[in-house]
Amino acid sequence: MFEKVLIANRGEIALRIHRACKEMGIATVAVHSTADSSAMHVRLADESVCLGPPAAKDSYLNVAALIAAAEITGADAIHPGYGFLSENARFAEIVAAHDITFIGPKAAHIDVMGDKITAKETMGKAGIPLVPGSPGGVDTTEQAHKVAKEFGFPVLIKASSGGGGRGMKLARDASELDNAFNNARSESKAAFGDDTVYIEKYLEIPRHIEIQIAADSHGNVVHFGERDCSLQRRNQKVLEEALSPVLTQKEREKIGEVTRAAIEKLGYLGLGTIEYLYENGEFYFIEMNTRLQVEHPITEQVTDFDLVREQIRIAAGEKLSIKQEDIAFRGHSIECRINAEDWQTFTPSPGTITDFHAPGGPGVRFDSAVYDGYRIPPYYDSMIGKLIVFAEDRPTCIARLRRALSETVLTGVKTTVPLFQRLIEDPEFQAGDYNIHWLEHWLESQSS
Ligand code: MV4
Repeated sequence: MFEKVLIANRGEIALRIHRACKEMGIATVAVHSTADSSAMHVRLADESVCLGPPAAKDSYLNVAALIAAAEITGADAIHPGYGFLSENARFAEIVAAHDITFIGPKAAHIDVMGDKITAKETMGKAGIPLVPGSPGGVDTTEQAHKVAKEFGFPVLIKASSGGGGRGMKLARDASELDNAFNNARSESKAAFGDDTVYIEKYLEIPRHIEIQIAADSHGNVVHFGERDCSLQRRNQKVLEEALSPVLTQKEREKIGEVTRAAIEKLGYLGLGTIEYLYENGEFYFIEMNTRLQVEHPITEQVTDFDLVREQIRIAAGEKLSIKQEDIAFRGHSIECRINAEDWQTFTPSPGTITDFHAPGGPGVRFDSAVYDGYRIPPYYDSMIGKLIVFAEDRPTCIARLRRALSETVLTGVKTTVPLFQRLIEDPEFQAGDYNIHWLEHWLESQSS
């Protein structure tokens, strides 16, 4: 096992990784920008290294400074967290070239999944169900029309270098296709320096359901069921639940096993999430995330299993500590992303937290790095905490969430707490009756 892990991240996820390390007897090194000198992740770590000025490119994305920090402190592994360098294959390679373990997948798999066309092709060959569409890139409008005719309108044009919805264009009929195609290409070129696009049949009102997997270096793979992440706004998840309110145990086991078997075939290593759109009882692969995800705690709650500890064990070459037949699901868990922003306009609201009290009590987990008097810097994303609630069933979980939100004190900045207080009273939310477009409509209905 590692003796010392450098945590190449900040905020709540740096704390989450630190906590797993300490429970495993591993020393931690925090890294930080000059804006984060008094941040909680720096205070709790055994050692800390300042990387540079506030801008992420000069600090948390500064590869040379990170490698130097690991070498100076004698860290034998680097955990990238999520965001920043977590899905940067070149970073994973550079870390390995310095005889430091990258706590994450092989660089080759990060590359394959980073390119959405090769991801789809690879997953299809491994037995994962795909969204119908072009088998590879589409280069001309003539080709685009041919593909659209084959699969039927509406179609979605997607950037191969994209992901997370960037560079996506919808064509409802043939008259919209040329424009959508050309716009997708030029936006993709501008955003990613690559104008490769592909085409899919547009699924009108799906849910976003993702499967958590873990794979060790001995060929063992398990799945931990699904998370329903349909409640999003502008490609940002807002609230996630495990398990999905709409899947039967039979469907869960089926898609879980199909996913698990495919990941085994790929020879993947580490934690991963396979994202699907789910419509009319069918699953359609869209993307794979090759990192620990923000919403991992709801899976931890319903499986009673520490995913971060497992991720570190796997990176150290150990075998999975659990077999598929020992992974059982209990109760229900919901995560609310608490952001420092206006909940109606989603305008960031950096500033000083003047009064803070975290919710607690039975079934309540608050993953956050904020404290009384903490100044939220304007340089990074606005998520300042995750409220994770667990209970024996979904109605009890919602009641507990209502109680936890009511005891949360977070003043001095605007937060998304009022959004969740209203959202959980909505009858359709309470019925679990929503899809990927539902939240945007609901938000519009709130402003009038
Ligand atoms: C789609 C889709 C409908 N049909 N693909 C958006 C983000 C990116 N990860 C994939 N996305 C979508 N791909 C087909 N063929 C609808 C979306 C989509 C979406 C997906 C998940 C969660 C929220 C979403 C909001 C708008 C569109």
